[in-house]
This record gives sequence, structure tokens and C-alpha cells, in this order.
Amino acid sequence: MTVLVPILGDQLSLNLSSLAAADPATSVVLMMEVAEETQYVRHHKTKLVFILSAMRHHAEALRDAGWTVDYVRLDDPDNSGSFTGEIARAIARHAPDRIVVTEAGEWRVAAMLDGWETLFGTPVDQRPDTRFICSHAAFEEWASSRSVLTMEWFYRRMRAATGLLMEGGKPVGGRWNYDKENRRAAERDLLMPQPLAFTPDAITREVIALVEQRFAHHPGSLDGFDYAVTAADAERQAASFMANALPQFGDYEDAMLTGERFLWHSILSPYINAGLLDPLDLCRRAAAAYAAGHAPINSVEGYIRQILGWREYMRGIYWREGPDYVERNFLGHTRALPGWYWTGQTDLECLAETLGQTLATAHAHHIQRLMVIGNFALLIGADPKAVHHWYLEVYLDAYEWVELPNTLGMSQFGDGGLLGSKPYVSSGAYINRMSDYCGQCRYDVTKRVGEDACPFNALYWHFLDRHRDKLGSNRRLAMPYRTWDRQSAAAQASTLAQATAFLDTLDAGGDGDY
Ligand code: FAD
Ligand code: DLZ
Ligand code: SF4
Repeated sequence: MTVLVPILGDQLSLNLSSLAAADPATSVVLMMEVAEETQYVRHHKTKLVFILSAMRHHAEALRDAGWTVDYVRLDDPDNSGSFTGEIARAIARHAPDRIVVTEAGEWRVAAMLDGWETLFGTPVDQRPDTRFICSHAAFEEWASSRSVLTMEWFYRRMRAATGLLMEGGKPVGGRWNYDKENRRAAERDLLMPQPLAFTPDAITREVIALVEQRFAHHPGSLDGFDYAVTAADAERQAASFMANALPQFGDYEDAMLTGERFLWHSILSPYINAGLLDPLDLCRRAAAAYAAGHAPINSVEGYIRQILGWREYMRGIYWREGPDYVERNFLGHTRALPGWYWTGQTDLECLAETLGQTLATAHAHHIQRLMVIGNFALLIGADPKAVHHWYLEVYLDAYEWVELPNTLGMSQFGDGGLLGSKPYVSSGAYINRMSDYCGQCRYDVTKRVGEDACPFNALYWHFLDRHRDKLGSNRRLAMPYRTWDRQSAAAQASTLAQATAFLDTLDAGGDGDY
């Protein structure tokens, strides 16, 4: 009796539910590098190297743990190019009595897994993905009884359910949320913590050569690839974050500084999402750091909220809203992204900096993604599906279940406010307050009109003005609309003309793929 245990590229955990339900003595683990997964979007080269190298290292870790692993490489001559094609070939090789697999992370792949039993006539046992802290049933139980799915209420429920930062049924420190303390702008500081850098080993170097040769047309650069690709190295980075950066994580959570990619962020999302680190374990360690007096409550609560709150909430929303969530376009936006989203070559300094960093490293932190790159895309009226594809392609931590609700929902307001009570748009003033980008920009962040006026300023008012029918009654936008209405007709006209002239100059080429 043989059991086939397929393990997908974001299931690189030794405590995976499928493995827990199988016996190493009678099972064959199947890992598949397949063209379909490498091409469903034009993944950043760094993301391809990370996933393929992490998969190859994980296969070794599984063998060391006593599992028999059948590993199909991308360049194997008989590789069929898809998960389903590889399952068919593996059934021919191993004649399994059944397949045990942990549920897929996204709708596209879930549909494949759902089809295998009928297609192959082999029983398929799909196990829940227990690496998430909130099960589908628990999220549904919470969501189905409410008309508005506010993250904060979900988060409080998760705190109570896990006991994280709880004392006698109450939040530790007396408050649930310390977000207001977490909005400081950062000063350059030579003692800023730096994430660890990991020198590519022979396996990673081989994958780098493969990706350079086969995916030369994909965005990004592999110069200086230094991400962890094993659970052990990811753990080293986690320990380094807990020791060196967590204490100030909260203070500077929203700050941006030129040339500083990391600040006090953890840079752990790629590892958590691929399965190399466990999210609940990280939350517990952060809580322990607070209990030991190593990190203050605003940092620890902020960090735990991102994982226990936002990450779990996004996953719940993704599965609840269904496969056609991706089609939502509440504001009717249709513009292509400017071609320079794939080069970073623009004279808007904030975008040159954040896009340049993204293309070089496949990483940007939350506020860079939300309040610079996403803000601009929303202000210019970019098609939310195209924006979604861009984010899915360029970030190391991007898988549809987490990227789509963040991008289409939170950042682009494509769902009309399911995730956020107002669109995340701002003028240049916010970017100036939270970064040092504007001081180096050819535009003047204080000006709304004129040749050197910051484009964000006129675009912000143009956005509000053109969406008055859909946003005018939003209570959280009442103040900006009042401010706009107090402007003279001439001032409004010159602002709108400034924005229109800027929009006309945009290269509407995109990359043409979508
Ligand atoms: P930290 O700032 O150190 O935060 C700690 C952890 O909290 C992260 O490691 C991550 O696991 C979690 N987290 C924080 N915010 C979120 C969030 N909004 N949703 C889910 N988890 C969160 N995150 C992804 O993991 N994958 C994505 O594809 C992704 N796409 C995004 C797209 C947009 C438009 C925006 C605005 C945000 C997106 N995020 C995404 C969320 C967030 O930007 C990243 O999780 C974070 O920048 C990762 O860096 P870090 O590990 O240093 O995070
Ligand atoms: C993202 C990705 C890439 C680029 N390549 C592979 C691959 O060759 N084999 C694999 O098993 N997984 C890969 N992945 C991750 C999958 O796309 C991911 O597991 C699905 O999104 C399911 O959630
Ligand atoms: Fe960005 Fe405007 Fe500041 Fe330039 S002035 S960096 S365009 S916000």
C-alpha cells in the first residue's frame, strides 16, 4: 500500500498536515517544479530562485527526516509542466492507493486538487492547512454573523482565542491596540539593525543559473541574492529580528527612508508564506519578549496584530469572497500601469526609490506598498486587476491568497470598502511626513499647480472630485470633500487641469501582457 503525498512550493513545513496523516514507511512525497507555476505571472527572478531553491533544500530536509522523496526538476526532459500532469506521471510510477495532500493556498490550484479524484480514480484526502491560526470554519463563524467585517474585531477575537497578550480575559497593558503610538518618522541611524545575509550555496547557485537562462525576460535582478532558503536560516533571521529589531518595530512601522529597505521590519513574510517559519510560533516569541521586558507593548502588540490579525484576516476574506473577487472594480478604473512600474525610471522620487528597491530585491515594506506604489496606482485610476498582477509578480512573499485582498481590496478599493472604510489615497504631504523622499525630488511637495508641483497633490483632489458619486457620502471623507468645496471655482479648475495634464503624460504602455 503506497500513499502519494504531493507537497506544493508554499508547503515547505515539516509539520504539514498531509505529512502528519502519512507514514514515512509507506509513503512517497512528490515535489514538482513545473512550468505552469513559474509562468502564471511573470514572477520576479528573485522569487523564482527563492521558491525553487527552498523546494530543493526542503526535499533534502524531508529525506533527512526519513521520507522518500520523488523530486521532479524543471529541466527534467519528461516534465509535463503542470501539477496535474506530474500527478499523472507519479501515479504511473508509484501506483498509489490514495493521495494525501494539504489543501492548496489559492483558488486556481484548489480547482486542480478538487479534480484529481475523478480524473485519476484514486481517492484524494485533502487535509486542512493547520499552519494558519484561524480555520476556515472559525472565520466563517465570525464573519457570517456580521454585516461589516472589521479587522479589529476579528483580531480581538483571535487574541482571546489564542490567549496572546491576554491576562485574566483582558488585553495586557489595558488596551487592544497601540497603533497611534506607531507612526513616528525615522531618522537615519547608523545602529539600525540589518537583516542577516545568506551566501548562496551550490544548490542556490545552480537555481540562479537556471533562472538566468530560462527566465531572462522576467522582471528583477539576481545580483546579490541573499535570502534564506532553508528553515534553519529563516530561523536565524527570525531570532535576529526578535533580538535586534522588535523593540523598535512599533515606533517606526510606517516610516520610510531613502536607501533603507528594512528599517525595523522583520523581513520574514517570504519565509512564513512558504512554510519555513510558523506564524503562531513567531507571535508567541514576540509575546515572550514583552513578558521578559525585552520589547515594549506598542512594538509587540503591533507585530502580533500584523500576523494574528491582518494576515489571518486577509486569508479569511480571500476564501470567503470566492474566485471572482479578482474581477471587482468598484471605481471602474481601466488605466494601464505606466511602463516604468517595471523599470523604476521616473522623476517622482518616492516611486523611483520604492519601485527601484522592489525590482532590485523583490521586497518593499507595507507603507511603501500601500502609501506610495498603491496610492499612486489608485490616484491615476489604474485597472485593479493589472495592479494585482504587478504585485503578484514582483514580491517575494506574494501568493494570491494574501496579495489579492491586500492589493485589490485594501490598496485599490476594488471591493468598494469590504476591507477598509475609505480608500488609501493621500497627497504628497503624507509621503513627506513619513519619509525623506521629497527632499531629493525634482517636484515641490508643497505645490499643487505649476511645472514643479508634486503630482500626488492635484491627483488627490482629481480622484475625490471624479469619484464624488461613489465616495461623496463616505463619512470618513467628509472633511476632505468640505475642504475641496471651500476652494474657489478657479482653484478647483486649475487643480483639475494640472491633474489631467499629468495623466495625459503617463506612458499608458504597461507591459502589454495583461
Ligand atoms: P513586518 O512589517 O515585519 O510585519 C510582520 C508580519 O506581519 C509580516 O511578516 C507578515 O507576515 C504580516 N503582515 C503584515 N501586514 C500584513 C498584511 N497586510 N497582510 C498579511 N500579512 C501581513 N504580504 C504578504 O505576505 N504577501 C503579499 O503578497 C503582500 N502584498 C501586499 C500588497 C499590498 C498592496 C500591501 C499594501 C501589502 C501587502 N502585503 C503582503 C502585506 C505587507 O506589506 C507584507 O506582509 C510586509 O511588508 C512583509 O514584510 P515584513 O515581513 O518585514 O513585515
Ligand atoms: C510560486 C511557485 C513557483 C514559481 N513555482 C513552483 C513550482 O515549480 N512548484 C511548486 O510546487 N510550487 C511553485 N510555486 C508555488 C505554487 O504556485 C503555490 O504552491 C501555489 O500557489 C499553491 O498555493
Ligand atoms: Fe513623491 Fe511628490 Fe514627494 Fe516627489 S514631492 S517624492 S513626487 S510625494
